[in-house]
Amino acid sequence: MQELEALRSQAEKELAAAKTIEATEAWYRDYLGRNGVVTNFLRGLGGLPREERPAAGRAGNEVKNLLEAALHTRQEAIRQREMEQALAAEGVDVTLPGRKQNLGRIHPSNQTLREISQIFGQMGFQVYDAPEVETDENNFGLLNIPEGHPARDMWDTFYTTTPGVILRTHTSPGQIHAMRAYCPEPIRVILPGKCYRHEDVSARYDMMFHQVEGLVVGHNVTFSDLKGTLVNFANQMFGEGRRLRFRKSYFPFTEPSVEVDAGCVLCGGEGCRVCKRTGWLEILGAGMVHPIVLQNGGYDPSVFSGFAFGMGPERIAMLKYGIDDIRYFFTNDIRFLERVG
Ligand code: FA5
Repeated sequence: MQELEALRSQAEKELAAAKTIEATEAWYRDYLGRNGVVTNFLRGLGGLPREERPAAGRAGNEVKNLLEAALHTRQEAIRQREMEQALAAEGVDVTLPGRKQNLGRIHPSNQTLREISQIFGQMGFQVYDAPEVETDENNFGLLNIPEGHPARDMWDTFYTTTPGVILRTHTSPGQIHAMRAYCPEPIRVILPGKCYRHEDVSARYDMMFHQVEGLVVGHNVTFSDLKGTLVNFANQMFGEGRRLRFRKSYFPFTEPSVEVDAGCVLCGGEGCRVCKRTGWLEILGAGMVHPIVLQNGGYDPSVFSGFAFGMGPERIAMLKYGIDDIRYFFTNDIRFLERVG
């Protein structure tokens, strides 16, 4: 019993001297581990005379329990002290004012896309989502631009390594998706999204930009409906009185086709770098949906007619906010992103 008492007092002394959790773990191994002194003591009880064993066993277990409790208390104390030291070292002054959080804001392109969607929403258009990665067939073939057609040169295309799969050069392939989804019901949708072209990048042209396609299909849809819709859009987007110019043009998927320019706000019509000194900036292409395209969408062109347009929101934002270079949109300059809109 004396031996046990000495063991206990030695163990307690050593535990009190342990300054770290690692030191207490080493202590545990020495005394209570598989080959620890206390464990060996208990194991050796079998060698005692039978009558001494119960008392010695009780005393041994008592010491073991006491030491385990002491270890727990010691480790708690060490953890508490380490936390206090860490807090003191970090020197957190809770009375200091917090760091200002910079709130992000909606990107000018998205902001313009939202405005466009809102205006067309008021005219009864729904938003229809179409894929950015497209088939050659949807982007060209079904839009009446067969392989080898010179009109393919209007869009310098990014091809993927999968034959027949490309990045869409315009949102017009979405017309095919929408028609096939809605046919034979009438359609009034806009299709916003990103487009990709291998362009010579300049103040007006970027490699990635957004378009908003518009598509209306129904009975007796006329060019006047197209014109009225676009003029109404421009009045709401730019305010009444912004000059719009409809120029005859050519797209294989519309007949007749037009391009629409808005008076350049940057130079007030005087002519500048952005409007190529013409006083006008092209914002969209449009026209009456070609009968072949209607047919490819599932509609009978002798019963249905439709109009479509594809506008560039970055160009529209340039006009609206007086931005003189389209490249600002995607170069992530925070000064630009904070100022516009
Ligand atoms: C087209 O892409 C036709 N799909 C538009 C269309 C739709 C015609 C439906 C008829 C019916 P275009 O290549 O002109 O057409 O582009 C349309 C608009 O997208 C342009 O007026 C311009 O606002 C914008 N845009 C075109 N290329 C770029 C570019 N590289 N960077 C920024 N905006 C562009």
